[in-house]
Amino acid sequence: MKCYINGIEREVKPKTTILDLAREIGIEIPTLCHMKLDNFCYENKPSSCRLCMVEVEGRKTLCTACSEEITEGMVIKTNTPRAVEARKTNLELLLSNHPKDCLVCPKNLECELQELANRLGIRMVEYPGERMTHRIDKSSASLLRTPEKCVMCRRCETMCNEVQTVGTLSALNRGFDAIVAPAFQMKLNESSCTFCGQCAAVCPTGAIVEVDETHEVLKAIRDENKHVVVQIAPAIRVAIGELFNKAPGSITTGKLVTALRDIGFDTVFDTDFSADLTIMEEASELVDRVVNNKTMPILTSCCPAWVRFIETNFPNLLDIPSSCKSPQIMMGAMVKTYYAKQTGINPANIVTVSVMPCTAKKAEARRSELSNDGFRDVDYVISTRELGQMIRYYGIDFDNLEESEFDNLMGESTGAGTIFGTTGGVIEAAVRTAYELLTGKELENVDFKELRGLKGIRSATIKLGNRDFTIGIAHGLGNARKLLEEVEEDQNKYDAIEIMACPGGCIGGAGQPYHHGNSEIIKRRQEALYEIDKNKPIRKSHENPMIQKIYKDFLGEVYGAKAHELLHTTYTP
Ligand code: HC1
Ligand code: SF4
Repeated sequence: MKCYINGIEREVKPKTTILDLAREIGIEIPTLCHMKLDNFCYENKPSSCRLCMVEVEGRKTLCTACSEEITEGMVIKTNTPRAVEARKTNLELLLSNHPKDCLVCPKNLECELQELANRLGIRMVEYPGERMTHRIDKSSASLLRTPEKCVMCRRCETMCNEVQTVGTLSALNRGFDAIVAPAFQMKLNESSCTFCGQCAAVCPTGAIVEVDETHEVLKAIRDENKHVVVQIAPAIRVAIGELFNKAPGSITTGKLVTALRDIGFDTVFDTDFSADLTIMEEASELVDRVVNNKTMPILTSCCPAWVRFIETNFPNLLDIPSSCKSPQIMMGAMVKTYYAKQTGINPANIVTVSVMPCTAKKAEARRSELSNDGFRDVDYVISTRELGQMIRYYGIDFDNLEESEFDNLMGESTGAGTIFGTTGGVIEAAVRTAYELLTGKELENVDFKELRGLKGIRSATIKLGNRDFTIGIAHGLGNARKLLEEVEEDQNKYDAIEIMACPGGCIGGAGQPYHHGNSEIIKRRQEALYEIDKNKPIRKSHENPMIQKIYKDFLGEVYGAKAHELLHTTYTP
């Protein structure tokens, strides 16, 4: 159908909104509540912020561009004085009910409200008077909720309910009492929240952010009696560059290691190594279940938000996840036992820090069962963004850093460990090892391309020797729910399932640089992980010489008693 926007004639398809058309042809209309998640094919447009007001000829009132669908012959004007002034007034009203602590807000310089205030030239906040007051929720180890910073855009609610299907957050009350919160305003750690952090990833302001642990980490580094060991997750190396003006998917592993040493960490290990260790145990568990006709399917268990999701939503299925601890926790356990023994350092003086793309990893580290001899496997978890902040705090010129290698004992990894960071990667890594364990033959082509991609739910049947093996993969908890409902209906449908709570897997984790639902960014990060894998000299976890050494020198038999004691866990409904 034909329409006119700012005097330009355009043809549009039915259901096109004014905002869709404006963005397509490069006309800028400010938005705040609107959110388009191409990776989940989801759009949030409650029209609550009223910042996208435009004028349509023949109408007395202004309309919201995000929700108004174009009709035949419509004449739209996006920049009339009336529309522009209405946007500014609406923004001033929002700001009048917002704390003005931008300088110390965790979202400072990344806040969409702040950016809009600047863009619309607001230099003074009008409308003094009453403001909403709500208590801060500090109950969670992962996420900090400051409801006074909420602009009621409902993005978090859409993410939690429609995309993740967890249903923790909803809008309550009216007027100044209006709040988006768990039911009955219960605290986050008492609710069904999985701590996936995807609400924080889409929050335009500082109303939900990750809990900052950088101060504790810096304190440990400054303490001369502490030996601080850091590990970095697979997904960090392909995303942190974005914080330093590099293109998404830039691979910065060597610079990262140097930056961590410059900050003062005593030892820098690679979570990719412990991902290889996870595969040793998980692939052996898979083979044990197949050979001994035990419970199938097996579910990967390294994503902590996913673990919490199955614990609260599908307690009847808790016998199917693998009992393996996640790679971050396995690394922590190995540092406080194996590394402590090899170096002669008292584990009481070792502080283990993880750099993770994920907010749920912070809560995972505090799970009481993830400790040995009274020592927590992992002491502190910082996000990719928090590490970026630390790098800036130390004035490190990231772009010009020399590259360096991980420390020896647990720094070498295979391509299999690297691809853990993307959806489909954990199960592909497991299959590379399980194939050889089950068939006793060498796997020549390690690229299982049928397991790759960014489709929300995927399945593929692959041959493991003479056995057909059906694999299900889901990323995003809404997709995980669908897959688990299939399992509830027919437990024989799949042999193995990989689930990651975040879009694209850990590369889209809530601790990563904000990607604003842009699937292109997720795609670039994913491609970079496969690129690292392709270029690794060793691409199967069981061929990692440091992994072989750890079993020989310390753990003994793969999937044996000591491995069970240190590397396996239990789940709680
Ligand atoms: Fe992940 Fe994992 S891949 S969970 O996505 O199994 O966070 O990157 O570190 O533990 O290895 C996250 C990433 C990460 C673990 C590994
Ligand atoms: Fe919902 Fe995840 Fe946010 Fe918890 S962390 S409220 S589960 S979106």
